[in-house]
Parts: sequence; structure tokens; C-alpha cells
Amino acid sequence: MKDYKRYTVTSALPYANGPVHVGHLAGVYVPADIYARYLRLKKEDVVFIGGSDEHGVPITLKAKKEGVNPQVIVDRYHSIIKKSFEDFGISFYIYSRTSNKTHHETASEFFTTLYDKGEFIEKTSKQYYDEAENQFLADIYIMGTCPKCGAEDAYGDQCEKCGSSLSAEELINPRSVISGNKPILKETKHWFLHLDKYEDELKQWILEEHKEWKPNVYGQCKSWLDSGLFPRAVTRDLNWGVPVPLEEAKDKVLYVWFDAPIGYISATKELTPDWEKYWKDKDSKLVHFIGKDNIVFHCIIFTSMLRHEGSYILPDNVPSNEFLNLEGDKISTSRNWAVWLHEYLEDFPGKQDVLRYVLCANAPETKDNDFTWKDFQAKNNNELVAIMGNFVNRALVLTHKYFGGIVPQPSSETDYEKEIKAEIAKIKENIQYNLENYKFREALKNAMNITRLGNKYLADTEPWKLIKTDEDRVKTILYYSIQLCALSAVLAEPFLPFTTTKLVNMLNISKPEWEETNNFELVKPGHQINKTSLLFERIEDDAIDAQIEKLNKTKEMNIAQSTQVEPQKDIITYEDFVKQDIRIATILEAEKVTKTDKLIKLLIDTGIDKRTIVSGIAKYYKPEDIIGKQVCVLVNLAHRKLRGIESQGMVLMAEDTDGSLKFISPESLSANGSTVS
Ligand code: B3M
Ligand code: ZN
Repeated sequence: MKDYKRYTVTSALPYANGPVHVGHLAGVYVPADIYARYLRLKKEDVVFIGGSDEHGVPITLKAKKEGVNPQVIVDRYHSIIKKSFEDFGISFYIYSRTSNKTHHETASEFFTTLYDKGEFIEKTSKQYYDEAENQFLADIYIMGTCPKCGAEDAYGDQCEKCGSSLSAEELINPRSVISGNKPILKETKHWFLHLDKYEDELKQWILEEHKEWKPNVYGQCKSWLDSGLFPRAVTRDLNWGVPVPLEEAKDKVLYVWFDAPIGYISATKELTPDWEKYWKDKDSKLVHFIGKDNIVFHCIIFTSMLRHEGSYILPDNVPSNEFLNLEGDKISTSRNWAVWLHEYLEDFPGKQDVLRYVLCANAPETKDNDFTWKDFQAKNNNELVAIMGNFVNRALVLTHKYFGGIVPQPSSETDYEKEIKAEIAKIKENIQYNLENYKFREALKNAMNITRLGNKYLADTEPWKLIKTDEDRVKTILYYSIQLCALSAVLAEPFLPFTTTKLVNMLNISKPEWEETNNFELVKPGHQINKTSLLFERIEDDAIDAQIEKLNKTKEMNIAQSTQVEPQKDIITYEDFVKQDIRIATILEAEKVTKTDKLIKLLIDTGIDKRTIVSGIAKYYKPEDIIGKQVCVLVNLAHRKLRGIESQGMVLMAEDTDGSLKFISPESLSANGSTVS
């Protein structure tokens, strides 16, 4: 394994359009922080870089919805996110933001360097344009039917249902998310990164030289590379983002996924004048912590940008996690189906480490995993309280009780103590190996084995009985137990920073360094320990039930919102009703009305005549699927022109609570013209 002089650790820049939730923490920030703390504890030269990703269409969408400037949105969420990370102990050296000047300059220069090197293809293409809004539509502004799985609400860049990466032109029935209209295709020039040109070098670098990458990362890169790379647009017709530094690119900005990873570099520039050491020196190890939906952007696109800019190092590893679900359901910001970090910190003050512990123990390191409140409670009560808390408390309380809080002088070491020392050396080696190989769940288990070992030691030797007959033996047992507490305070620090600080204070020592744990003795005999208190407290059912109740309320709210039943209209008389002439009719022909994505032109046999009716059902039915269908038609409705077509009646539809439209058909084949009353 190459020896590095320094480490550059980055973690995905969360979009500043919402708070951080447990999925972000488990996927990215807890593992990144554990790794950075471990390196710092080993006195390595490390920088840990974070920040808010403040560009991108979701932010402009939210700003549009609120009728404010995007800066208002990012200012709000940047501070919420930054504070919640600080309160949770995510120990960034800097937490910056991509709307600031340094980043705009850095990203702009980066683009210019690649541009001057001819790394872009300039292409004029037809992009979707919303005439009502007078703006080009970025992918996420376009929704339509996924060509791969038929999902109705696929976005222009990705289908959330089947995960396919899409281009807006592939969408069936595309519609503008802003105006709801069908967008037109309009010419515009963009600059494309020559990804196709980099395919072979990426295959060599990732598939041959980085077989050690996690299987979920390696696999996703392999499938992208096997399916072939294509030039990818790195500019957008948007007015929020880093302006494209070209005269001819007025009103265009850098694609958010082009500028965001450069945010790691800009933040390092802000952190230290020596920033180039961390980004351009071959003796620096660059590690990106990200979630699985960021793998391609980091491993394929950003690494190509770094390589072809020419002066940067490439990442040594990109240990991406998979997704964390919540109570068996996908975490969703839009459905508020999440445990928000800032809310957790309010509901469980002082329990940062409980959540850190649970999210690390359950981390979706190789496959999606699930967070449940019951498991959260169980891990706290049966592991943190019962193992680490229990051992530390007994070791310190007994030292106070029998020796006035003075660490005793050992004198009767047996094979048991020798085994403990050997076991600790193995545990430390395992922690080191697993942390350096991004196996944080395993490393945490190793760290908990220290106090697991301690509990067994006390249970086997029973000093509370021995004290009557063999004080010397008790002195040895408690001396060893205090050492185990101190070792735990160091080796568990990356995982449980708040707890280990508390433990170090109770031991009345300054936090030992990682290397010092090569010696077993960290607390000398004769040392006075401080007053002791519980490291962890049990979490009772009522606290958990309250959280589960909160989620159930969210679920009920989501259902309620999607099942808003229309209130009853005003009372009408029978005479009013009989004025309507409703008949059973059959659809003979159906075709989409051009330039709209809602309307279908129908030729209908009403039993009275054959007539044209225009119906707004295109979102729910394909013309070819409804030929021959019997429906209810209001035949004596005054004719009206829709998109230039005279519509001679109305097909009655049931609008479901989720807004979808459904035909009302007779339960069996009926004669056209049958009256409905
Ligand atoms: N904000 C996407 C995400 O949060 C993006 C990460 C950027 S890291 C440079 O999933
Ligand atoms: Zn799909």
C-alpha cells in the first residue's frame, strides 16, 4: 500500500435546498467523519472538506415556488445544514459553499483551462424551450413518460422509478414542470465534455488499476464504461450558477455537476494557501465520500476533468455507500419521509453519538439498509448502555469505591491479563485495517470489542467478591480495567467523539494519541480519576413511540394530501339534472392533438351520430389503447373549439384523489345511445 504524506478527504456537497437527513449521514457524512477523525488521531496531515452545493435546478425550482431569489434559498439551508453538521460533530476543516466568489473564480478558471486545451465539443442542438416562461428547460424542468419503464413522472435526466439515465428528448409526452405546457425544441449552443474520448483511459484507470474499489462503485463504473461514453453537456441555459466564461455564452451557466466537485478545490483554497499540496501532489491521497447516485459524476466525469485539466491528482478511492431507507420505505424529502438531523438534535439532546453509532452499525456499505426507531432504541440500550456504558461505569465506580479514585498499582498479573493485552493488540490492528479499507461497520464492532472484553473480564474475575480476600488481585483487575477504558477512549474516538471526550474527562487525562495505544498502559498507577457519570442512558419506549407517531402522522398527511376529496357542490333540482343528456358511446378513433400533451381528439359513435370530441386525457391514456372503449358522453353540451378543433360534447371522466382521470364505462356492453340518468 503506497505511503502518503497527506490526505484530502471530501464529502458530497449537499444541495442547499433542504436539511440533511439520516440517509445523507449514513451514506456519506458519518463514514467520512470517522475516516477523517482516524487520520487526525494518527497525526496525519489531513484536510476534511465539506460545503453546500448551491447551484442546480432543484434550487431554482424551489426559489420559483417561493417567489424568491435562489440566493435566499441557499442562504437559508446553507446555515441550517452547516449548524447541524457542527452540532453533530462532523468535523469539517472547512464547510464552504459554491455560491461564493472563490468558487465561481475557481470553476470558471477550470472551465477555461479545459476550453483552451480543446477538451470541449461545441454543439448547437435543439433544447426544450418553454414559450410561456421564455426560458430553456434544464432536464429536471422536464417531465414525461419514461421510455424504459413507462413511469409517468420521469425527469429529463433520470427516471427515479427504474433508475435509467435519460436525456430529455427520450421522454414520451414531455411537459414543462414550470408551465405544464409541452415545450418546443429550440436551437441553442452548448459545450460538451469529450467523455467518449476518455473511455479507454477510464477503462484502464478504473477497471484495471482500481479493482480494489468497493464492488458497488466498481460495478456501476463498469456498466457505464461497458455501455460506452458520450460527450456530456457541461453548460446550461440557466441564470443561476457559475456563468460560462465565454463571450458567446451569455445567459449560460456551468452545469451544476461540472462546477460542484470543483467546490472541493475552491473550499481547500479557502482553507489553506498550501491548497495545491492537497490537490496536485502525488504524495497526497484523495478520497471522495459520496452516495451511490453520485458515483458516475465523481468517478467518470470529475476524474476526467481533473486528468485533462492536467495539474491535479486523481482520487485514490471513492468509497460510496448505498441508500438507507426509513422504516422500510425510501427516504423522501418531498414526502417528508425522513429523520431530519436538526430535528433529531432537538428531540435527543446530547445523544449525537447514539445516532452516529446506529448509522455506522447499520451503514448501507454494500447494499441498501433500513433505519428503524426500534432498532435505534435496541442498539442504544443493548449495546451502548449495556456494553460500553456498563463496563466503564463499573470500572470507575469500583476504583472510587475501593481505592478512592486512585488508579491502583497492579501486582498479580495472570495469563488472563496477558490474553487481554494480546487481544487489545489484535483489536487495534483490526480497527486500523478496517478503517483504512473503509469498512466502518466492521471497525466499529472491533472498537466495541474493547469494552465487551472488559465486561467479560469483570464478570470472570468478580472483583466485588475478591475485595474481601485478595485486595492485590482487585488492584490488578481495576488497573487493567482503567487501561481498557482509556484505550476505548482513543480507539473509539472516530466513531463516538462526544462519548470519548466525556470518558477522557472522567479519567482525568488528556486524550492519548493513536500511537500511544501501542503501550497498554495509558493511565499510570497513582493517577486520580474524576467523578464518574453514566456515558449513556437508556432510551425508553415513550421517546421511541413519539418518533414513530411523528412518522405515522407524516404518512397519514401524505395519504390525506393525495386523497383530497372534492367537497360537494351546491344542491340542484331534478329539473336541473334532466337537462343533461348523457349517453353510452363508443370510441371509434383516437389521436393525440399536436403541440399539447394533454389532449386527444376522439371520433365517437353516440348512437345518435358520429362526432368529434376533444378530451384532456392524454396524460392517462394512449390513443391506441382506447379504441373501441364504451364511455359516457354528455351529448348536449354547447360545442367549443379546443386548439382549433371543434369539440362536440364531453366524455365524462372520474378524477381520482391523486388527480388521475378514469373513464366511466357501463359494466357490460351496451347499445350506443343508451341514456344515462
Ligand atoms: N449535491 C448531489 C447530491 O447531494 C450533489 C453532490 C455534489 S458533490 C460535488 O446528491
Ligand atoms: Zn423508468
